[in-house]
Amino acid sequence: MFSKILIANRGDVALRVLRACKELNIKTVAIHSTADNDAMHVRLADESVCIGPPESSKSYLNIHAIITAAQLVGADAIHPGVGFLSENADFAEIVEAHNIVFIGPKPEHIRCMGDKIEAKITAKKLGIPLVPGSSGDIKNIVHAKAEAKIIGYPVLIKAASGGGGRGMKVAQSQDDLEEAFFSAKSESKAAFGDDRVYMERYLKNPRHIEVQILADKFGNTVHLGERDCSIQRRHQKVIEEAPSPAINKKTREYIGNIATKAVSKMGYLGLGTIEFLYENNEFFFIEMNTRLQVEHPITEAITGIDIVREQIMIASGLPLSFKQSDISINGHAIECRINAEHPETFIPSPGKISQFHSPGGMGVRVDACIYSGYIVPPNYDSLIAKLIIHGENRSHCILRLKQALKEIIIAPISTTIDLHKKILETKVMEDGSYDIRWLEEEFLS
Ligand code: MV4
Repeated sequence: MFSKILIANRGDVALRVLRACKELNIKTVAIHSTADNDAMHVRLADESVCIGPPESSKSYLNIHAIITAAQLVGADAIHPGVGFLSENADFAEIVEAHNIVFIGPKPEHIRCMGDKIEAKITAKKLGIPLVPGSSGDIKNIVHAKAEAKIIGYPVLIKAASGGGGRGMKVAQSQDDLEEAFFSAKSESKAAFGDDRVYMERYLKNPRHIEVQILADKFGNTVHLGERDCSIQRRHQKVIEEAPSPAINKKTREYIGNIATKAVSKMGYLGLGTIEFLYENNEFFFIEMNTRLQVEHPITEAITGIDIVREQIMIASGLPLSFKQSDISINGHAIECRINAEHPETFIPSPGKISQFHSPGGMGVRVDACIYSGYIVPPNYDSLIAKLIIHGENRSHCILRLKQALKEIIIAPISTTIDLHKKILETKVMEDGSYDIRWLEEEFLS
């Protein structure tokens, strides 16, 4: 097992990793920018290194500074957390080249899944169902028209280097195709420096369902069921729940087995998430995330498994501490992401938190990075707390969640707490009948 891990991240996830390290008796090193001198992850770590100015590119994304810090403190592994460098294959390679363990999958798998065209080709070979679409990139407008005829309108043009919705354009008919094709290409070029695009049939009202997997180096691969992340705004998840209200045990086993078999065939190592769109009882692969995810705690709640601990153990060469038959789904969990944003305009609301009161009681978990007196810096993602509620079943979970939302106080900055309260009052949330369009196209408009 490692003796010292450098946590290359900030915010609630840095604390999440730190806590897992403590339970494994591993020393922790925080890195931080000058904007985070007073951050909780810096206060709680055994050691900390200031690695640069507030701009992410000069601190949390500064590979050279992070490696130097790791060498300085003698860390034997780096945990990248979520976002920042967590899906950067070059970073994973550089870390390993310095004889430091990267806590994540092999660089080749990160790279493969980062290219959405290669990811789809790989998924197809592994027997994962795909959204019908082009088999590679779309070379030109003549090619685009031919592919769209085969796929059938409406079609969606997506960026090969995309994810998160950037460089994505719908064409309802051939009249829109030229415009969609060229604007997707130029947006992709500007955002990713890569103008390759591919095409898919456009699904109108799917849900976003993702399967959590874990694989150790001894060939034990398991899935921990699914999460439903359909409640999103501008490709940012707002509420996630597990299990999905849309699927039953049989369907869970069906898609879980597909995910597990695929990952095992790939020789994948560590933690990963396979993302699907789900429409009319059919799953369609869209992407695979090769890192820990923000919403992992809802899976921890219903399985009782510490996902970060398992991730660290796998990276250190140890076996998973359980097998598929040991896993069962217990009750229901919902996560509300609390952002320092205005609940109606979504304008960021950084600044001093003078009052923080945490909710409590059975099944209530708060993963946050805030405290009374903390100043939320304006430089980073606005996620400041995650409320993770576990109940015996979905309706019990919702009752507990409503109470927790009543109890929590974060003031005077604006937060999305009131948004969550309003979402929880809707019939659609009560019956779980939402899809990926509901929040933006019905609730918010
Ligand atoms: C789609 C789709 C409809 N049809 N693909 C958005 C970001 C990227 N991860 C995939 N996305 C979508 N891909 C096809 N063929 C609709 C979306 C999409 C979406 C997906 C999941 C959650 C929220 C979403 C919001 C808008 C669009």
